[in-house]
Amino acid sequence: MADTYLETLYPTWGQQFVMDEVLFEVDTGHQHLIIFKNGQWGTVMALDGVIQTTEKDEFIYHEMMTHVPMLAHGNAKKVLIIGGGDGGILREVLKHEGVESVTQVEIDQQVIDMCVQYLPNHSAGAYDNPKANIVIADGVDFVNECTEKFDVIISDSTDPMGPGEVLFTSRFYQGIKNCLNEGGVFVAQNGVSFMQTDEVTTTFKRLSPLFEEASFYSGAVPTYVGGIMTFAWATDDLSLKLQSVDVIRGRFEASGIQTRFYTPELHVGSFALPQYVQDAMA
Ligand code: AG3
Repeated sequence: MADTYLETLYPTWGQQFVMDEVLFEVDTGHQHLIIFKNGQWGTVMALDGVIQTTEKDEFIYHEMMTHVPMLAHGNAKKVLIIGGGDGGILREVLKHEGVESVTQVEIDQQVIDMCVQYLPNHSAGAYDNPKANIVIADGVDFVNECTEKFDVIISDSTDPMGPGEVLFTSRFYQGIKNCLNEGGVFVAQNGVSFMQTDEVTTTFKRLSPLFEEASFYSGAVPTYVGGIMTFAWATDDLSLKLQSVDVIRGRFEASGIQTRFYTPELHVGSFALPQYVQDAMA
């Protein structure tokens, strides 16, 4: 029988993949990294027992994490990405022509290197773009020490355990506040809300004292199993998430960006949250 990969994110339930071929496996010093081939999902990358990205469904996550804040802002010139070693967010951010520079702070060089090699369509050359500035560092230290300011900040982290844990702390969010421009917006992957409801509660509690608005929007990513993923949303500009479909559509069409999941209607609708998520934002 072929080897299988069992996701160990949850103690009593998890998805399983047939591994047609293991392309790479290593303990990077930060985390356990494995990249394998699967018949349904193409090339799959996992860290510390948790599926991070697959060739087949990565576009859903990367488009929603990028185009929702970028088009809600409408004029982002400087963008900061925390994590995102596979390069998918960087690829999508660079599709916005008004962007002058993108700084990406990733703790693990090996994730970048191995994804460039085995998942080349994720970064699609983005790491060679002269607008991209890649920093190998701890994201929490970076945001607390940096003197630059950014219009959009995207935290594409792992779950809050291992190297990703610090990216869900008040100290991190304080640093985000410190380097977010006026009128800027911060978004972050915040787990699958049915399975990780506590993350909604703690993130909301930690962001609320720092920003005029702390909220969430959602997207369903097939290989982040268990229902919708909620993305954290924090800004001092209350108008950003209230814009009409027409305004968002105007910006989207003007950008000339082609998407496979994102639409202006989904953008606006993604801020409508199920009652159980609203209840968790207590
Ligand atoms: N980072 C988010 C993975 C979250 C998976 N967690 C989960 N299923 N609860 C993915 C990196 C993609 N660039």
